[in-house]
Amino acid sequence: MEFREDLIDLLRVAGSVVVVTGSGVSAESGVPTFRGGDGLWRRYRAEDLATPQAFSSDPALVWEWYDWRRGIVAKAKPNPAHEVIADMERYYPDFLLVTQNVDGLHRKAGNERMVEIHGNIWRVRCVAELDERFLYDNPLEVIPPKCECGSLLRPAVVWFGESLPFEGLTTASEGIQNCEVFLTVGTSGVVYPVASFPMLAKSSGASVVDINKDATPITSIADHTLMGKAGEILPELWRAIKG
Ligand code: BJW
Repeated sequence: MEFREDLIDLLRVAGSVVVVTGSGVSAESGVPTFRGGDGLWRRYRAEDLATPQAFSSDPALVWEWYDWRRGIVAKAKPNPAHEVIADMERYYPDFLLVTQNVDGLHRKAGNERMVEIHGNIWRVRCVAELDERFLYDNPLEVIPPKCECGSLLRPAVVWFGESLPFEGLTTASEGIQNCEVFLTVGTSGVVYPVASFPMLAKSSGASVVDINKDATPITSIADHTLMGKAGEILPELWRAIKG
């Protein structure tokens, strides 16, 4: 792929970069996306599985679904797109990754300056005591899993209708309002509040770069759109920048 010279210059000299990722960045690792042809929401209803109401009415059903997804994630490895994003953290003096993904693959690839804004599939929260911990059993021994206090444990992820973690949201908003380059990778850009981040970046003066295999609402506001697979485009782009 040919890259515009102004894009290469922009990314080569930038001091502060925020990267926002969605499930498309993990697609080439074998983790399903939510929307689109093979997306989870084609086969499952979000209302039945990814809302607090769904968990209250059938915690076992919700946990069966998360247990299945944890099995997929357990086998997944970071792909070249994750690896480039980890290298970006080492390259840019001021870097922040905001991921909507719960699969933990960015951390596996080496990112540390990051916010998992929709939680992490390996973490659980006691519905009574509200404390969180990692629970790596896969498959789970008992569904639904319970806390020592006897109450239900729930996945520590953000479902529809729930607030995003305040601290993560603040870190993300501050980073976005102060960055020179805002790069989105593999997100449909339809789930709020993350869907408002590209416009926040743009109105704060950042250049917006979007990498996605299809057009999204972000395409129309992006300064640079690179259309294709993240696992192919990002390594090529990174070679052009560092080379
Ligand atoms: C590739 C590729 C490759 C594929 N290379 N690209 C304002 C207006 C309207 C509605 C709302 C609003 N504010 C809040 C809402 C309600 C709601 C919302 O946004 N609804 C919209 C869908 C209409 N938001 C919320 O409820 C949020 N809470 C909130 O705002 O609280 C306050 C509030 C509540 C209620 C009312 C008002 C205020 C919470 C959202 C939580 C989202 N949770 C999920 C599940 C997480 C846990 C889990 O994983 O199980 O998060 S849903 C799902 O969507 C998941 C994702 O993180 C999120 C985003 O999806 P993502 O990552 O973008 O994936 P896809 O599949 O959509 O897209 C993949 C993209 O990759 C595609 O574009 C492909 O083309 C591309 N791709 N392969 C490059 N190889």
